[in-house]
Amino acid sequence: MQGYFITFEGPDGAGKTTVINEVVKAIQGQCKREILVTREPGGSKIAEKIRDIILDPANTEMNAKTEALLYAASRSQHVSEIINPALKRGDLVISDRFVDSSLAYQGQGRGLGIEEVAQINAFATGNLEPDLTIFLDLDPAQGLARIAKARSGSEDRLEQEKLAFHEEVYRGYQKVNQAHPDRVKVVDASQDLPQVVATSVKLVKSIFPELF
Ligand code: Z5A
Repeated sequence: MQGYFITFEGPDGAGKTTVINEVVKAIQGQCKREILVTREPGGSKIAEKIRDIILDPANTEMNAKTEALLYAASRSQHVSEIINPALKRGDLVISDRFVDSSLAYQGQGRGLGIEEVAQINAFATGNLEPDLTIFLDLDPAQGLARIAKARSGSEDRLEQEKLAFHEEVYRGYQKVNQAHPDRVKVVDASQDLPQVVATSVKLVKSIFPELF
């Protein structure tokens, strides 16, 4: 029995973690499959260790290629150890970020090239692609303001990047979204949280009616 793989993407502070938690609360009990929620970077013991290295604000000398390869390495472990086995069991897997984050942040934001970063990730994941990606669409400045409000002074290495970097990342996401219109569905994340959650739940139910 093959499972279902849904990813949430978006700029920092778009609300991915909050929305995923609320979506799961809303569909749990109705969904016919086990639901596995996971996140990137991280999601498994080794992948979480790599996450700590990547996000450590002290690692200012990390170059862009090292960063991209560490994300891909962490993802490879996450896919082989957590995501693929869950999909094989038939679960609904929901991941907070996946390959599109690398395409937008490292491919576009760091200037490594979306195609180049896609290639290392195809190797890392064995070409695994989500069945559905919900892109929480928010102006990067608004997202950074939400984060600053929520945890002022404890931003990680990437959150500390200047607004110009996050605007570049946003442009990367727009390119990825345009290249995959069937997979990526865009939700306006500037709306109130209950509206964002309701729209996301509606999308999941309409795209995978057999799950309910
Ligand atoms: N990264 C990368 O570069 N390449 C990759 O391949 C991957 C990741 C996988 C991960 O850090 C960093 O790694 C991230 C991208 C990069 N970095 N940066 N910069 P993370 O996992 O710690 O961070 P994140 O994924 O970006 O999550 P986040 O910044 O915490 O944002 P979020 O999950 O989208 O938002 P949230 O925590 O759910 O909500 C933020 C605040 O907004 C919170 O106070 C909420 O209560 C509030 N919120 C949420 N929704 C709403 C609405 N609708 N209205 C008002 N307020 C809201």
